[in-house]
Amino acid sequence: MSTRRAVLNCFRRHQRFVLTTHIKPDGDALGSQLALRRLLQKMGHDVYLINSDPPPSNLTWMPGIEQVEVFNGALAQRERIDQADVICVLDTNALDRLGDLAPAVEASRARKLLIDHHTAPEDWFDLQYVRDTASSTGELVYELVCAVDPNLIDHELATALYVAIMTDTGSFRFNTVTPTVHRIVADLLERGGLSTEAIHSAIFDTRTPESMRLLGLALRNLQLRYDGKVAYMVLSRRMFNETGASTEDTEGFINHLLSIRGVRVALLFTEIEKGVKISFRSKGDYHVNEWARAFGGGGHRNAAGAFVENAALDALVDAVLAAAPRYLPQLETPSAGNASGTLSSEDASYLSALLHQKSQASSTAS
Ligand SMILES: [Mn+2]
Repeated sequence: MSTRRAVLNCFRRHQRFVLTTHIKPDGDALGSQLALRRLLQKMGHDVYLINSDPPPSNLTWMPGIEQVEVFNGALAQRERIDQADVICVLDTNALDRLGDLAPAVEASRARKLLIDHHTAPEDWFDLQYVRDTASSTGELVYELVCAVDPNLIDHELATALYVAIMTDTGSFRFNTVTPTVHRIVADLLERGGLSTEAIHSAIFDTRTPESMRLLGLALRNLQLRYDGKVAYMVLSRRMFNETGASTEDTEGFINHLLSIRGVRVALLFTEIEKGVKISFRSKGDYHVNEWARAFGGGGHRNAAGAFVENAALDALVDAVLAAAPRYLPQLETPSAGNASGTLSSEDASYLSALLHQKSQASSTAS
């Protein structure tokens, strides 16, 4: 039995569904969740949406989003999770990405279904519908919707899937965008009667003046390394204080680096209260997921992230940049001089101290 068939059987056989997604849900997370809800409701099921975090402000207009509850630990919420027949996890394959919901999901006797496009799924799912080459989780949900009945795609479902696919492909520019992705989108536009300009504007034309001022500061101090192939920016606490910007205001900053001529890899270091967030983006065969993994994170080949607790900003920036050629041998050029693949002993001991700390923290957390 194919996996798609198994998932369809699961949809048909069960009644009570809980749909959830990752912390800080993005367009693909919420779009997939809302689209799958629409499908399951049209199949006559009881569907409950719950996440650990609220939607970002630029997605609160999405049809049906008011149905998504934010987990607050209430008994009623726990009961619905516990009494579900199926818990479907969308757009993440790791328990710790479910945030505060993780213990309730783990404890529930419900069947656990994974629909996702990230690499290396964890092994606690009963059923998986995954493909790490898919552009988005939305693309996978579209396949499932069509396998049930493409005529179920209405305006609300089409909007949700369009948002999912459009946001996760950088508005159809990443190399995950195949002819099939465009055919899917064409089908969504047709069946849903969508107005693409209004959707783009609602999602992207939402910058605050504080965000633009922070971007200005960051761009003034952008740095290039490895023959101009790697660009990075640092957002320190001081810069946030100076501009009054918040971390939500940094959305999309990293793309400015990738728009510089010759840049193949972009890094954004964001200093937050408990540590430093590192975002990795790249083009083509410059794969950054293993590099991010070395710092306790992970993700896709061209888009990954890591979070390093209690890190000193400058030292971490140096350690991450020094580690680059280990994961990207293409960066090594004959003229690279001291940009060798080995870390300096100072950076290496800093890195190993951080990662040791990290693994201790995660082993005591479980
Ligand atoms: Mn996604």
